[in-house]
Amino acid sequence: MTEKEKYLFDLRGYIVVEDVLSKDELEMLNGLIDKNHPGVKEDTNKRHAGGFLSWDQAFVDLIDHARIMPLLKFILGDGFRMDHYYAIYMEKGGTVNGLHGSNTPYDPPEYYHYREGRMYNGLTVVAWNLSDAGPEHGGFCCVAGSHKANYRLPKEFREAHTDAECVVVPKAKAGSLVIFTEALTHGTAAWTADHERRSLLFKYSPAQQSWSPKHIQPPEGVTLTPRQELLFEPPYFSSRKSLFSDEDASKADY
Ligand SMILES: O=C(O)CCC(=O)C(=O)O
Repeated sequence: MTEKEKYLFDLRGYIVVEDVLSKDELEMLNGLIDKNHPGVKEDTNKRHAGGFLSWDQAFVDLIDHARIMPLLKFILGDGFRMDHYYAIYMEKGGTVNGLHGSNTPYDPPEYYHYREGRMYNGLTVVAWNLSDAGPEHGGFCCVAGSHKANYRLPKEFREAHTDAECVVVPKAKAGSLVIFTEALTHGTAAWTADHERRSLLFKYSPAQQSWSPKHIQPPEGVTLTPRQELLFEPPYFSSRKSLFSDEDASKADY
């Protein structure tokens, strides 16, 4: 994780990582969605749709993509696990999702702490943007820095949503990632673009915790690498295997 990424993640509770997917990779992933999920266009409202890991190996390979692993190691510590995942598809007119998540009131699985020279995060999201999102289109929105807020979000701001002075809709071009801690107050801005919103959200937890009573199962019909298998381990802390080879570990921050 670069100095700039560390600074911005600590400061704002999210970072945008540009140009992770090439044009060809975007075309391939979007083509697979067109083929496997043709019903999207019939409903303008956002959809939380799971199951896509079984569609193709290309989706599975996103879960431990080389660009995200050092970032997640810094944010969550080694041994983090895949907690759950879903896609959000939105057509023009797709409605908002209210602001949720915060440092105050405190929510035990969704936290941001800093102790003894490093950050500790609860549930953390890597959102892959397969189409352009941002202030002129809609999509992810948040109150930057609210993962450290000591006061509750005022009702007026919750109600004003993206009209509130503290809410931002970060620019996130197709091929970019938005990585955020769920301790950040965040939600969904109305989708106003002519093109469809396509975001794949992968949610990771630290080794010892699970957001849901149901632990995610490995997808069927695709092959997992040993490291991907480790990501589907249930929550526990003691004796957890490293997700990083010795070579990776020497390059990483922790
Ligand atoms: O990307 C979005 O639209 C918001 C996602 C969200 O609300 C969440 O991950 O809890």
